Amino acid sequence: MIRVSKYLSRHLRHDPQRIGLTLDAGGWVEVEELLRAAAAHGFPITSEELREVVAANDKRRYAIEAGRIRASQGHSVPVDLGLPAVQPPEVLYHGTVGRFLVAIRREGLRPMNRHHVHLSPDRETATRVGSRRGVPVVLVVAAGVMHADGHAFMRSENGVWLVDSVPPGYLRFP
Ligand code: HQG
Repeated sequence: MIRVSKYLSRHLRHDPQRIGLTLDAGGWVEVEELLRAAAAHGFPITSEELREVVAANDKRRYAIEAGRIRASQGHSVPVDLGLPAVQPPEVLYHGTVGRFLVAIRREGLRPMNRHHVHLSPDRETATRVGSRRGVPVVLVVAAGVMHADGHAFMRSENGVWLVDSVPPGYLRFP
């Protein structure tokens, strides 16, 4: 399941051309086309396996709709997820690691290789995100104030908060 999920992430977020896929403007591709491309490139997945991975995924990373599939967030290829801007909660969290803090204090949070800065709705989730890279450090983001100042926030289908950037003045460091 994890292997299949990582395969989907690679080809639905970052490198569809690798298996000859083209995502539409919203990041969608026909399920049939994905399965054909995966099989043709030595990674056969049955449609049952695909549906199971999509349904059981811990973060609900993928969405299937009307015979098409896409990643709900996390892309590095250009896609427009078509998410509406919504009012965020007063605070959101960002999980990172100590070695990035000097740069983050100076320039705030930047999207790096993705389209948006990813923020978590709670400290536990942010801690998990930070742990992917080492000892986690959780920053508190004054999302309510940012929003009032005109920054647009979006929430992906799986509950990740997305914003273009977070200037340092809105961050609280531990
Ligand atoms: C850091 C996973 C230096 C930032 C997770 C992070 C998340 C800076 C790294 C999702 C910086 C980027 C995204 C600056 C930010 N200077 N470093 N100015 N601004 N950074 O992976 O938030 O499993 O692109 O702190 O659960 O770690 O893929 O972002 O450490 O939801 O579904 O640069 O990926 O979801 O790393 O993770 P990433 P992220 P999935």
